[in-house]
Amino acid sequence: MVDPNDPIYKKGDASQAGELGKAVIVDKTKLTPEQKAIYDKGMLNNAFNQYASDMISVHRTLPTNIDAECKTEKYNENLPRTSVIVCFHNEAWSVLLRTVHSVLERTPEHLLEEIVLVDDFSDMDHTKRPLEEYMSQFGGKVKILRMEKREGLIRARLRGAAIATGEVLTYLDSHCECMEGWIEPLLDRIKRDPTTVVCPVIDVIDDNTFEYHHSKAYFTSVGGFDWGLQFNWHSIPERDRKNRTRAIDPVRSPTMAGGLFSIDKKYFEKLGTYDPGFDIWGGENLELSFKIWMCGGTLEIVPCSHVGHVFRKRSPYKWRTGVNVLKRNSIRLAEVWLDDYKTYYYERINNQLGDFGDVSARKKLRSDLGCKSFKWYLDNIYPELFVPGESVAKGELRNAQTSQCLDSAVGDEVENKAITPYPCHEQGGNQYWMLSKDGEIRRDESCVDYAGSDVMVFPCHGMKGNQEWRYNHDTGRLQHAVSQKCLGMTRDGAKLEMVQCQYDDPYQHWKFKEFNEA
Ligand code: LR7
Ligand code: MN
Repeated sequence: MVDPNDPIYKKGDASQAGELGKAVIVDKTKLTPEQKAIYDKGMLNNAFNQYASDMISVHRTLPTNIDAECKTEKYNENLPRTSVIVCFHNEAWSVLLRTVHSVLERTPEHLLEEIVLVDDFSDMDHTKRPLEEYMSQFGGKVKILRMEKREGLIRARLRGAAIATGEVLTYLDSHCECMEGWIEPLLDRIKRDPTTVVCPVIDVIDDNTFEYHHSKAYFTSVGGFDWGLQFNWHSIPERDRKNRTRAIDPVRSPTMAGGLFSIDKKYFEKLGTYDPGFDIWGGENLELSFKIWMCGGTLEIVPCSHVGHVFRKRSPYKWRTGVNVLKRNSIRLAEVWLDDYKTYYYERINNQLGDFGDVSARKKLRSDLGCKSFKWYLDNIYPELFVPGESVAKGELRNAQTSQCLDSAVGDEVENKAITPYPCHEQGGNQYWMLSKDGEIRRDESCVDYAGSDVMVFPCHGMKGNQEWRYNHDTGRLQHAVSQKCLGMTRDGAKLEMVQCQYDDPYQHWKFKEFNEA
C-alpha cells in the first residue's frame, strides 16, 4: 500500500511541486479521464484538492518566518515538553502524513514528548494497517489510538489527552503544517504562567492549490463570536493595540478558533477539559474560551508561532442524521456559561431547544471552580461585542401584504449582495434582525444598507448614513433616513424595492416580531 518510490516520500528536492509552500496548479483540462476521476473523487471525499496534495512531498519546505524579530527572540531554556494530539476522521493520507512530518521535523526533539494520532473511527483503507506500519519507523514517538466507534472530535480529543504523557498538550487539526520555530513561543508562555492558554497564528493553506499563505505578525487577528454562537475573527481592538510595543507580542484573544492550541495538561484537567456531552464537532472552542477567561486564566495568540491549516468551504464527512449536533452543543454551552445572556442565542434559534441532555455536572464544575459571570467576561474581555439587549425591536421582519420576511445570511461571503425576501419560517436564523437605537437593522456585525441600488447587508460602520432606518411599529412604515424612501416590495413579491413612501400601500408595511416601547 505504501509505495516507497512515490515522490511524496522524497525529501529535500527543491524542484518538487509545492516546495516552499508554493501553489500546485492542476490543469484539469489536461488530465486523462482516469486522472480526472481521481481528481473528482479527491475533491468529493475531502472538500479539498487531494490530487494536488498527492503531488507534494510530505516533507515539503515552507517559507521562513517573515518577522525578523521572531528570529532573535529569546525563550526560556527550560521549556516543558509537549504531547501533540491530532484527531482525524478519514483524513487524506498525504495530508495527514504532512501534518505528522511537519511536527516531527520542526519541533526540537527534547520538546516533543510524542505525537498521539487519534483515529475517530475512519473507514478508509489507508487509515488502517498502513498507518501503523508507516509510523513504526519513528520508534514509538508516534502513537495511534483507535476509537471503537465514531466519537466525534471532542471526545476523541479527550481520549487522546487521557493517554498523553507530556506536561503540555498541543492540539492540531489533521490538515496542518507547522512552520520552523512554531512551538518555542507557545511553550514559553505556558512556562511563564501555566494558566495561559496559547494559540499560534493560523496561516491559510489553500484548499485548491495547497499554497501556504504566510501572514505577518502585524496582521494578527483575534477571535470573537456572535449571538448565533459562531466563532469569528477581528482585528486587534484599539484598547489592546495601544498597549502593544511590538507586533510580535502575544495578544489577548476573547476566544479561540478551536483546532490549534497548547495548554498545560494539569490546567486543562483543572478546568474540567471539555464537556464530554459535546458530539461530533463544534462549540467546544467557545466552551474552553469562556471557561479560561471566566475561571481565572488567559487566552492568547502568539504572533511568532505559525501553523498552516487547510480551510475548506464545506464539511466532507458524515454527521449524525436527525440531530443538529452543533446546535445541541451550543445549547449545552449556553446553559452552563452564558447566564441570562443565553436568551440572545435562544432567540436566534426561535427558542427551539429540544433535548440537550443533562448539564448539571457542568454547572457544578462552574460553581466548584468559582468562575466569574458572563457579564464580567463581556465587560472586561469582549466589550466590543454588540449586545442585543440594547435593541429597540427584534425578531423576524415581516411584510404585511406578502407574509415574506427579510432573509439573508451574513458574513464575508454574502456581504454586498441584494437581500431577497423569503416566506417567513419562524425559525430565527437568517430571518432574525435587531433594530438598534441608532436605527441600524442588524444581525451581529452586519447591517441592512441602502446606497441607491439594491438593499443589501454590509458590515456595520456605526456612522448612520446608508445604514439608518426609521421604523414605526404602529404603521409598519420602514423609511431610510438619508434617501427618505420606504422599503417596499415588487407586486409579485419576488424582490425588495426602495420607493416613494405611501401610507396606504400594504407592500410597504413591515412588522418586527417584538417591539420594546421606549
Ligand atoms: O467526527 C469527527 N471526528 C474528528 O476527528 C469530525 C472531525 N474530526 C477531526 C477532523 O479530522 C479535523 O482534524 O476534527 C478536526 C476538525 O474538523 P474540520 O477540520 O473538518 O473542521 P474545522 O477546521 O472547520 O474545525 C474548526 O472548528 C472545530 C469545531 O469543533 C474544531 O474546533 C476544529 O479544531 C477547528 N479548526 C480550527 O480551529 C482551525 C482553524 C479554523 C478556523 C477558524
Ligand atoms: Mn480543520
